[in-house]
Amino acid sequence: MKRIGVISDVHGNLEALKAVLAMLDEMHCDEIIHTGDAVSIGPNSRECLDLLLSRRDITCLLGNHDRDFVLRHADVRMLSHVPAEHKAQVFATLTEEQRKAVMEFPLFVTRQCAGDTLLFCHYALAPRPFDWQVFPFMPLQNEPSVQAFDEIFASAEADAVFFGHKHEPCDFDGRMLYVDVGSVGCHPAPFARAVVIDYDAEKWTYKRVQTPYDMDAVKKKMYGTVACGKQLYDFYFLRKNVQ
Ligand SMILES: [Mn+2]
Repeated sequence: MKRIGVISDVHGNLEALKAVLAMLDEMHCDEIIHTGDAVSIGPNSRECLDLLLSRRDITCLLGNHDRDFVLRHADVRMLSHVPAEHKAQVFATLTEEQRKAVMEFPLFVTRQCAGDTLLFCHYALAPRPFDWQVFPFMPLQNEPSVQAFDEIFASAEADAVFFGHKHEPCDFDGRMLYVDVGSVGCHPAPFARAVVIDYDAEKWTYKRVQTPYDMDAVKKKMYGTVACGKQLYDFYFLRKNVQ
């Protein structure tokens, strides 16, 4: 039996990332896939990237915030509640070496499990060749449904797709199986979340797992030192509309 750990949208939350990796390590994953958005929102983008990049068993995919970092798009607010002031602060803490590493993050990877193709990506990809200057993801579906996912994933060839971006887990079985992994630690519950896929030659299954982490420590840092940190914490962790 082989095991894949899937995490998404770490968003600079080091406490949640450490907690989720400790849990997945205890579960003896053969590999871990992060489906994008390592940076911005949380207080520790630099440390999170360092930790993700230090592990040979982790594959990092490109998210929209990672793309913004590569392009130094602090001023672009496309599909995001993150102010330019915050992005500028985060990008200033990240190194050129990290930027070069993020530039190499693929948009998607696939794995063959028990004869099925499992696709991993940050979100549904627009059906056109990748160009750094063009936003590569389909519009975010605020009300996920089988119909919505069948539409935005229409050009994907897979039996199941694991993705993030919205930060809220959901599962739908349509033209393929759609599994929104949910964010590791950019949501209102004090739990770091992951999905674990088990497979052998005959079958594969997946389950959701979570572990507690110190969300209060993150709040203190965000209120204290992060540009627009209170606004971001209240929006993403308390679900307050503060725009
Ligand atoms: Mn995203």
